[in-house]
Amino acid sequence: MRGAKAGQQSTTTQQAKTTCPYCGVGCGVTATVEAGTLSAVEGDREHPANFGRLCVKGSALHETLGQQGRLTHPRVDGVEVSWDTALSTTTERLNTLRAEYGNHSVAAYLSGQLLTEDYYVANKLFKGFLGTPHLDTNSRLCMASAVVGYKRAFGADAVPCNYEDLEEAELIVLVGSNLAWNHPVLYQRIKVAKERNPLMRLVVIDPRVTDSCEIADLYLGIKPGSDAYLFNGLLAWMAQRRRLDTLYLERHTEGFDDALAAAQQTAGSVAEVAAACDVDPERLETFYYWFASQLHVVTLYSQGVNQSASGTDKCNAIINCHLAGGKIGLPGAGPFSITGQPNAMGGREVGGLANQLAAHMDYHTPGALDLVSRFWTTDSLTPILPEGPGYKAVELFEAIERGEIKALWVMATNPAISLPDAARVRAALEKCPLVIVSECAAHTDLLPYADIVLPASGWSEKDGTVTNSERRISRQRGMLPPPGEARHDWWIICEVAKRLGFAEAFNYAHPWEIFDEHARLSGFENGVDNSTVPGNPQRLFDISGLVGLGRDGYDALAPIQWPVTKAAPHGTARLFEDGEFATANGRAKLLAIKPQGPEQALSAAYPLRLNTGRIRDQWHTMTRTARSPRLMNHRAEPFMDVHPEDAHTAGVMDQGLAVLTAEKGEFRARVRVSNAQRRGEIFVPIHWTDCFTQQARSSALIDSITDPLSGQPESKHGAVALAPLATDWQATLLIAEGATESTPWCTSAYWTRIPMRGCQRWQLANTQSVNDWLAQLKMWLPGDVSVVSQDPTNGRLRAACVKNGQLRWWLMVGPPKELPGLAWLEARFNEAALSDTHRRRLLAGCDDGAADTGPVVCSCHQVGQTTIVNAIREGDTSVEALGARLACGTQCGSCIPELKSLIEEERPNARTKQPLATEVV
Ligand SMILES: Nc1nc2c(c(=O)[nH]1)N[C@H]1C(S)=C(S)[C@@H](COP(=O)(O)OP(=O)(O)OC[C@H]3O[C@@H](n4cnc5c(=O)[nH]c(N)nc54)[C@H](O)[C@@H]3O)O[C@H]1N2
Ligand SMILES: Nc1nc2c(c(=O)[nH]1)N[C@H]1C(S)=C(S)[C@@H](COP(=O)(O)OP(=O)(O)OC[C@H]3O[C@@H](n4cnc5c(=O)[nH]c(N)nc54)[C@H](O)[C@@H]3O)O[C@H]1N2
Ligand code: SF4
Ligand SMILES: [Mo]
Repeated sequence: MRGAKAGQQSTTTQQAKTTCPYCGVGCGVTATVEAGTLSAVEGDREHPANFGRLCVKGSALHETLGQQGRLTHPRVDGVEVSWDTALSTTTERLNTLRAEYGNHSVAAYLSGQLLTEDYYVANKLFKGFLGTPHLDTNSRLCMASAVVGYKRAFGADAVPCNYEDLEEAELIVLVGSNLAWNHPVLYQRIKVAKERNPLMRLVVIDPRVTDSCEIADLYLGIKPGSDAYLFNGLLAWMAQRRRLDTLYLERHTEGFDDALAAAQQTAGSVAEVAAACDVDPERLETFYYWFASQLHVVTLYSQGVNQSASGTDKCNAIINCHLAGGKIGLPGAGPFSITGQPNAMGGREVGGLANQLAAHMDYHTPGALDLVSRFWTTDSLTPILPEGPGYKAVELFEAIERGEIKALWVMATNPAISLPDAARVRAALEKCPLVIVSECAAHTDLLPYADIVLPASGWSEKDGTVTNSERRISRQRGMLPPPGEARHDWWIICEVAKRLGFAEAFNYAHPWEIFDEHARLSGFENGVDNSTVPGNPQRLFDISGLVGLGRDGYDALAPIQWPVTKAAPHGTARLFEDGEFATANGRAKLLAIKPQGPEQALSAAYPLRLNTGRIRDQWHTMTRTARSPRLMNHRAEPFMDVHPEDAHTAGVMDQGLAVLTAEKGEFRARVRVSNAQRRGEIFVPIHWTDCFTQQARSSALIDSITDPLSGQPESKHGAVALAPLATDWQATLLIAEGATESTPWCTSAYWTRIPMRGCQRWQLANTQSVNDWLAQLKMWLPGDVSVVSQDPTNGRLRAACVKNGQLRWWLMVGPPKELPGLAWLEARFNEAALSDTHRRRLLAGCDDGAADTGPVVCSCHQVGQTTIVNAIREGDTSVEALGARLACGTQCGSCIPELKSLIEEERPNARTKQPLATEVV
């Protein structure tokens, strides 16, 4: 089905198929557009990634759109300007810096959230025409180790598996992946497959007990950073037990002897490995036995493996075991790096990493420079292509710090948040003479550093392609016009390129033309017969079968897995089925791995291991997901998960506030005391920025230590100290949208802003006591207090302001656990005129006699914890029974683990038929 053309305003209802812009699962979405707004989304039943499913983030996509909070005008030095001025200023400043400091003084930092077409033209402009190798991407923080792991083993950055393999496997091993939260639709697919095939097993290897353990048959709670010991141990065990596929090793691989010798050296016995990994030896051996005795094994790995100073080695330790057992190139088998961003794969394909050139060719690929230069017709240009790789992300910012890089163009990523040692990154940005930022959101932590701000179109507006984790290229389709002056990223890049004097090479009228060129480059002098690359007969990344689609063919393009060639016109589901790899001699390579622990060292001052990662309902820096209030419900505040004994030692309480300190930064958040943590280890989310909270950026706690091969930062293994955040009071303030511009309470020791529908919630706490809250309120907020109740004996207060019949703000002083469920109050903020009855109930925050529903557990159906607990107590002691009664857990299924733990907790109280008391003042 074709998407409506951008700019088209219609009163009719239209449906268009597009792709979800969040995770690398790449789900197909059917969007409904009514009267110029995208009113609903549902899973595309025909899309092979999801067959109609969507997770909670995907199904809230339509709630994240709209002009509010969007960047709508270009700005130069803080002043709104026309596009013409913005583009010519960009061009002039780039030219001036290049003339003075050389081509290599100019750099770009891109993102796996750009579309392939955006990525392609940016790569072509910077490397091909500006002659600088310094173009890297946030995929460096994400997939770089997996890329190098694949290249070392297979000779190409090629994911061998596909999603069906997850359903066909007999054993699935999740290593450093919280799939249930971060790739929820795949987790749901595994869940269904497991129900169908009771012999299928799932093993989870993660220092934390995550929601992905819900259907696990075995959990190995390993010591952070010890994965390479575990997989070296597996290789040695397979050899010892004669569980190798010797025929496969002989015919299709090399390097086995060295790999085994290295494994045996570091992993003598199961007991030794178990000690190195701090797991139970029997459980470990059970895993070894399961892995070795099944052919159809998929090992699915992600950031717990990649984000390490030896992440590449960990990837190869995993791949070694698959090669040694011949568990690859078969249905239901293979080492599967699950990718994070929607188009991290597309970025890898166009050459968006600083060590790549283009179309899966590296600088050192024989003949590649000449080939690309001829294809881009840069061979006649001075400068020609750079001859060697550029700076990888962390190095790039170090070069900015040194003053070597003078101009940086950032697109669709936020290095002020996501790079390690964020304070240093910010200082470097401050120093950089020219920072250009292409962005959709009006407020981010990066924008204050930008000299030139370019408003970009976003999902539902943009047109192009993305590639998901299983090499499947899908269309994102533009259905709505961009707000204000926002423009497509590819257009912005090409307009700058034209002004720089490269009009001919960037003269595209539509993204299909860019895609066509990208497809042609992938097949240019590629293939066994016409290769110009000696010793490397074929580049695996080849989508020449998609050349010549034209606009209509491109618009109609159905999801397809690369390679797409004359020989494989319908795409390729699985790679290496014939045991032929993309190396010079066709053999896969096993590597000798020497396991290494984390480089960030624990010390007496920083004795706790810091783990950082994601939560179910937020996407990265929350510029999009925080626009949907229901996605804020799952975890409303920045938090830290702490083992009960560590909490005890540090003197911090569950739901209290605490501070983490590392050598270079600090993190303030609410404590969740949790048995899911190992002792001595803390988990914090990566999502909160200065736009949402006082001080809770995880990257501020992480050192900029990287894997020497991949350049990927060690984001999973920080070192921190934990202490309580002493506060005199805590408060919750709800304010109607637009009621006040100023936020004087942001001087508090702790504040967090939580967007809600029609209002904002602020959680506050401070060290300085407030003697007279009514006087304080006068200083903070416009409008007089309309209703108030105060208990001086315990410092509690509730107050609200109603103006012209509308609720303007509401305040409770006291710990947040005393809050009523906030849905009732949220509804009041959205009423044009409060009824007298509601006005009387304002301080209670609920209807007279009504039960409080509690914090939301099921985001899809907005079912609160108290409601669920009541139902369990009344005898609904299974997920199915709760679903039948309350609908919770019946849509995306991500809250099922939480439902299960509530059932476990409440089972002893079941059938007492005693409803929970509602806490009201
Ligand atoms: N909801 C949501 N989903 C997302 C994203 C999001 O922001 N929100 N982001 C997307 C992106 S870009 C990415 S890259 C993916 C990431 O997806 P994941 O890799 O699943 O995400 P993380 O939560 O970063 O880390 C995964 C797990 O690694 C574990 N871990 C930490 N250290 C170790 C270790 O030493 N060994 C092992 N075995 N495990 C360890 C952590 O405890 C954590 O549970 O998610 C994608 N999906
Ligand atoms: N400590 C720690 N740090 C980490 C990680 C971790 O696990 N721990 N994970 C790392 C990983 S895997 C990743 S992927 C990164 C993610 O980190 P980032 O990439 O920095 O985070 P995002 O919020 O996704 O940034 C994307 C920005 O682009 C904007 N945007 C969205 N769409 C478009 C578009 O089409 N065009 C333009 N021009 N802009 C757009 C968004 O509003 C947003 O501001 O974080 C990394 N950092
Ligand atoms: S699983 Fe990933 S791609 Fe699918 S709907 Fe959820 S966020 Fe989007
Ligand atoms: Mo990522």
